[in-house]
Amino acid sequence: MSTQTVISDCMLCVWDCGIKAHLENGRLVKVEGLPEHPISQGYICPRGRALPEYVYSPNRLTTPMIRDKNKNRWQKASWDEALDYCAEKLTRIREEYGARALSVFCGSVGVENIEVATFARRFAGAFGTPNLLSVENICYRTRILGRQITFGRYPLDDPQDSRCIILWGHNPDGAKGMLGDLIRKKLIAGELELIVIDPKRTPLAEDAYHLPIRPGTDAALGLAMLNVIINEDLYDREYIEQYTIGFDELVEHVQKYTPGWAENVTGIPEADIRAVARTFARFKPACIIQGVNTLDQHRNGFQNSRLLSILQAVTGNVYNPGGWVTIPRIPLANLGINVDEAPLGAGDYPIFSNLWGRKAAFGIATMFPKAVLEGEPYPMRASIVTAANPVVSFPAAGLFKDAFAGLDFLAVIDPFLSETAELADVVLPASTFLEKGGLAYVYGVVFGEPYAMLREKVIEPVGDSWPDWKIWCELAKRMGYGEQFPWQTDEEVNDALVAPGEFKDRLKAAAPMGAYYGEKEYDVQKKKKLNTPSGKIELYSQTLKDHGFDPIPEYMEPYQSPVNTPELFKQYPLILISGARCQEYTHTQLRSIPVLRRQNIEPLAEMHPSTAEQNGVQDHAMVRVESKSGSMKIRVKFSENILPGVVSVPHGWAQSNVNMLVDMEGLDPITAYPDFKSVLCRVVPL
Ligand SMILES: Nc1nc2c(c(=O)[nH]1)N[C@H]1C(S)=C(S)[C@@H](COP(=O)(O)OP(=O)(O)OC[C@H]3O[C@@H](n4cnc5c(=O)[nH]c(N)nc54)[C@H](O)[C@@H]3O)O[C@H]1N2
Ligand SMILES: Nc1nc2c(c(=O)[nH]1)N[C@H]1C(S)=C(S)[C@@H](COP(=O)(O)OP(=O)(O)OC[C@H]3O[C@@H](n4cnc5c(=O)[nH]c(N)nc54)[C@H](O)[C@@H]3O)O[C@H]1N2
Ligand code: SF4
Ligand SMILES: [Mo]
Repeated sequence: MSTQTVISDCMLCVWDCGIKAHLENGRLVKVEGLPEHPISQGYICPRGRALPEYVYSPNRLTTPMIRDKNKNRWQKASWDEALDYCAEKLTRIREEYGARALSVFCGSVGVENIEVATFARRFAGAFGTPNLLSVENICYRTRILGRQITFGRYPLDDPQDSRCIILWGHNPDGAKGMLGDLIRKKLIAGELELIVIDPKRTPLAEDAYHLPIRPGTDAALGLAMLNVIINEDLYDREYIEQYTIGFDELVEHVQKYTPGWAENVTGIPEADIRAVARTFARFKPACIIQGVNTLDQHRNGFQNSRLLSILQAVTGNVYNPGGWVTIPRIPLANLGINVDEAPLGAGDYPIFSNLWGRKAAFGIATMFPKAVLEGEPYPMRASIVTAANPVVSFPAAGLFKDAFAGLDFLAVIDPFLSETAELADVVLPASTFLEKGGLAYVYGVVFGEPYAMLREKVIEPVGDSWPDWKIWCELAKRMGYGEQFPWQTDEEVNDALVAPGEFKDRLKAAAPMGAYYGEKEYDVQKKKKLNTPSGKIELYSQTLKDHGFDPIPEYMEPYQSPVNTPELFKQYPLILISGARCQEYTHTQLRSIPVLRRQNIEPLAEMHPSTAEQNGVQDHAMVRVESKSGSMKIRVKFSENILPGVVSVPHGWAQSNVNMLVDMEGLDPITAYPDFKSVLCRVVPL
């Protein structure tokens, strides 16, 4: 028997942990963490350990398939047949409706895997459609924009040196295990003041100052904290005078947001708000780590993110070790092909789409159903979905399902037959990341570390699956733009992705380990004009004002809430938060992997026992959760750790899809993000 160990990394989620993959006779048998990896340092989660079961899952798509729509039956096809079929359909749609009638839809895996994202984007450009739609219209981009508009660039959390950390709507034990480990180390060493702002008592909240907040009211808390920091002179006067604009306006602005007022809005006692504001301002360096998306996925999401930027700025916690810092951009080659026309929704959401001339590479995905179902603002007739499962993961799931089902042509590129793939005309089996070499980099999302890796291929493609790049290249050939897609091997693709230069050489020399592509940037505000219109940190944003938005964040009630929609609240007296992460699954994926499923058998709706009793619900009973938009069945789990009146339902379960309850009526006016985190609901025992 031949054995072999390959050093590579895991791309089952965004953190890109280093792995040691053990093979026997070319077959992957075991995966361990990689202690030498400078960021993950040997960390690995249950999903990483389950990689052998994942890649060899009997549910893998092993050959292209074409669906006979009349009989609703899948037929196996050769790659030639499947790709010819796609090319013919796409050509016809372009002739009939124009190129923009095609959307290329890229999910979370796609955004995080640079190869998948780049090729999807390049194909859309070659085809001539501006409509690259992405999960970034519901995740992450809001916080990037909220920080960019304040600092000119996007600074990241730099928690290693922090004396105070606020986990604001973030549970690292579910979503970012490595960060949980770091925080525990710091707590044990007595080096850290930890504050957790979360309607749930998360595991780390046990060792923290915990503020159980009414969902969606984070801006009220943030504004009241500013009120305390300003009125008690706890701000960094010198930093503010030298590097920011708009402080006088801010002082006036926050006067109405007293801690007493915020107590009524958030449910957090005034004394706790004061205590936390003081701790945050006094223990420097301090760093707010916001949920990767918790605060974004609200009607007020953009302003929530901006408010956190202002809190960091007034306490002088930007560009210092332990605060927020920027890192240089990784020197990637630009393989995008520009399309002159703006994508869907660009005109309606100009800050999202074109902030200071920085054009977003993608359109407003939440406008997709309307374009398909109503032809507004123009007909959308075809889609290629890659590395996404929007039928389950997007809000208003029923609408998204109708939209995908209503297209003239849908192709899905995926290693598995996802719920979105089930609606397709053609499915194209993608190899997983272990079956191809590739470039892995995390734009500092873990600890602000500018690190990248040329990942080794671990095993040969399973069945007749192809790597994503090859699928796009072969389809492009058949569409007549093969010249723009000349690559033949993983190595050629990697070579094309990284711009030539010193870093590229270093990256190659460092393989199979990775290399740093730069250093964290400290004291930038002292050294140069920032990239904002004023050249300073903008506590007051004229850009926002010019677009008709609040130049300093105001508090806005959630779209559905006891205060904003009291009539609705009478019928739906509970607040639903959705999507809490767990270590066994990434979004809608991995439910069919037995070793993971055994650890997390079914979705559970968490409720406080007192709330459950008021609603006549027993522990472990099946219930129907209903909102004004839809309903779903799920089992209840009592938890003393969740705020009474709140129900927490995980996302990603196709049979109990919480996104049936989430609608798109109250989108964030700046970014078009939906509200996943405060929906009024009721629970009916079955
Ligand atoms: N294991 C695993 N890890 C993942 C993922 C995965 O699918 N699986 N997905 C990755 C991705 S793409 C993302 S975007 C991130 C998401 O990462 P996070 O945003 O950190 O994830 P969540 O678990 O949704 O939310 C964290 C906490 O926010 C709280 N919360 C909910 N609503 C509110 C609110 O209104 N205010 C406040 N203050 N708190 C609230 C919840 O109770 C929960 O404890 O996770 C990433 N990591
Ligand atoms: N209610 C609610 N809904 C949510 C959230 C929430 O908190 N609450 N969170 C939202 C967030 S933050 C996000 S990021 C989205 C995620 O939404 P999606 O990105 O749509 O979700 P995934 O389940 O990760 O879908 C990824 C698909 O890619 C496939 N795939 C895996 N590897 C590859 C590959 O190498 N190539 C290709 N072509 N395909 C591959 C997988 O099999 C899977 O079908 O969900 C969102 N939905
Ligand atoms: S956290 Fe888990 S799934 Fe994500 S990259 Fe690390 S090992 Fe893979
Ligand atoms: Mo996300």
